Amino acid sequence: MDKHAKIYIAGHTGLAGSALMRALKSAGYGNLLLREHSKLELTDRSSVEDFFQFQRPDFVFLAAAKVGGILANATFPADFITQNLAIQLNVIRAAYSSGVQRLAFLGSSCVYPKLAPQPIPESALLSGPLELSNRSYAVAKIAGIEMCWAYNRQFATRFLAFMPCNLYGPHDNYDPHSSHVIPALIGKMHQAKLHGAPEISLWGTGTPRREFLHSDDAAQACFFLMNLPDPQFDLLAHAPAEPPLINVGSGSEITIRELALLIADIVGFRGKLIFDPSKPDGTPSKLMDTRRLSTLGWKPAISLPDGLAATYREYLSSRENIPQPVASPA
Ligand code: GFB
Repeated sequence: MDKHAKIYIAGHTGLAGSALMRALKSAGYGNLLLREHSKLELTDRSSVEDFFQFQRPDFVFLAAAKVGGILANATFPADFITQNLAIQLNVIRAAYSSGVQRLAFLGSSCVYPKLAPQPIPESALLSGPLELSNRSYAVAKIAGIEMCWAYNRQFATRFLAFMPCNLYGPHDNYDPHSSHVIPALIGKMHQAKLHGAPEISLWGTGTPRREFLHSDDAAQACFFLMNLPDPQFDLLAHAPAEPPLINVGSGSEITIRELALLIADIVGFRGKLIFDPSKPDGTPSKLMDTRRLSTLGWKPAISLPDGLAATYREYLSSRENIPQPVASPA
């Protein structure tokens, strides 16, 4: 990507999109095209078409999506499938008709079957039944991958789908009902520490395993891939009989119980962890096979303990102006 290229980041205020924006800015890209949700409704076809026809971006990162943790996915499946399908349909179609050079579509490791072989290779896509709790979201993301592939085959576009593992970092959602596990645990443990609570309740059994990647690492991986020379990019985007798909992960996973202990240590929460098995566990394990990415020469730079400590510091500084309760005496 040329330093002066016009680059549209759809979803630049979210977890992945804001990390992409930081990565591009710090690499010296100054011609970024950004639109707040209130200024551009991506589920509206004509607004998106007008925007692309008028702005004509060279490159697109499609990081806008309706996202949420396991319970939000299970509770609002209609919202997840409808909004994600609409965003993808509008943006991918408009990217084609306005002549975008390359598009990066961000999905999720939940596109793979619930009981896929571990680590999960890209070839496991559509090889078995999905996890029920986030099936609607996963089917929408699979449709996005399929759209990238279909446009590449029919119109020789360069659209590539990136499947990140569970991301965390700045600008995450801390609402305990709809958040993913890391912001949920940071928020719960911080509040429990402030109030001197003796225990906190966690969802599920604590045994599921998850692969986590800091959003800045994920953004660096996407940036690296979007900058590949044409022949290498095309090996991914135009591989014969294979969807244009690449896993983006850290290469290791830990149990939710281990994660909770790590976060408790960082936050300084000394109470008990009570697991509530009436809440869903989700997929038992979803470690991705990242050899396709690592053989191209990319590897993550931020360890989980360092990334969590930085995320907790950002959480604290974002709350500096909010009045905090006083801890009750022990
Ligand atoms: O992060 P999370 O909501 O997403 O949950 P998934 C991961 C694991 O943490 C599950 C457990 O086993 C949860 O039961 N967990 C424990 C908690 N306590 C909590 C808590 O307080 N809040 C939350 N949220 N979880 C999502 C998908 O699945 O992952 C999405 O639903 C997407 O579609 C995303 O793919 C990356 O990893 O289970």
